[in-house]
Amino acid sequence: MTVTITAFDRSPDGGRGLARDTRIRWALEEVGQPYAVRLVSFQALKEPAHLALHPFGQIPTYEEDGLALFETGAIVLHLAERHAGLLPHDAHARARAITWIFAALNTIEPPILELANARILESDKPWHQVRLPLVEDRVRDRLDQLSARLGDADWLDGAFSAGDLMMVSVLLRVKSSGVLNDYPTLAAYVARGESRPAYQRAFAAQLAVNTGQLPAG
Ligand code: GTB
Repeated sequence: MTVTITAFDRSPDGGRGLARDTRIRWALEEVGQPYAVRLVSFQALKEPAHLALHPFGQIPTYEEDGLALFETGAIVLHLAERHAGLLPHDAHARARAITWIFAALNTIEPPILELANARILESDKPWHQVRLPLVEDRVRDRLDQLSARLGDADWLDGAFSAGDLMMVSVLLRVKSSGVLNDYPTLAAYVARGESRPAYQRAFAAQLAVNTGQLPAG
């Protein structure tokens, strides 16, 4: 099977794992599926060839023989369902792991994105200093709940799963804000994810593209 994903030719973070192709690379590395990367510019994202793959003109996309997908949740789930290693065999445990994928994307990621946008896009607004703590509180509410559920466990529900891959990927976005420092068990959870060899390979591959050290994939 030939797999091709798309990624930024020049990621705004310099390839330090924050763009969403990282989670797809990570999933592909976890399941041992080789892949190629087609690099796209911001301009090319909005051109017809890319829009045919991704209606919203974004990365990442995923192509394998005869199938094209977009949305990282759909792509990770597709990979997890077709390869061993990212979902448990037990039907209930599998359903719970999939639930954590959705929880990461639908419950945890939105306030984290809102915080990132508030910091990056709204810092010059007169109401920025008033709004920021409100947005940060919404992130903290979710992190309080998530850390209560994780407790002292290594992963959210038994063995590492696609649910953890997605949750760690989402939490990485808030790491640089310092908010995670108040949640030692979540910080350790993220560090456990980052220390997985598959994540390390994914991170290195994305960084290499952006530092010009290696071909795309
Ligand atoms: N819901 C979609 C998914 O999960 O696949 C969201 C995809 C998405 O937001 N893609 C972004 C994109 O293509 C890149 S990841 N944006 C271009 C556009 O919309 O025109 C978001 C991102 C980009 C860069 C950083 N960074 O450098 O820190 C962080 C996150």
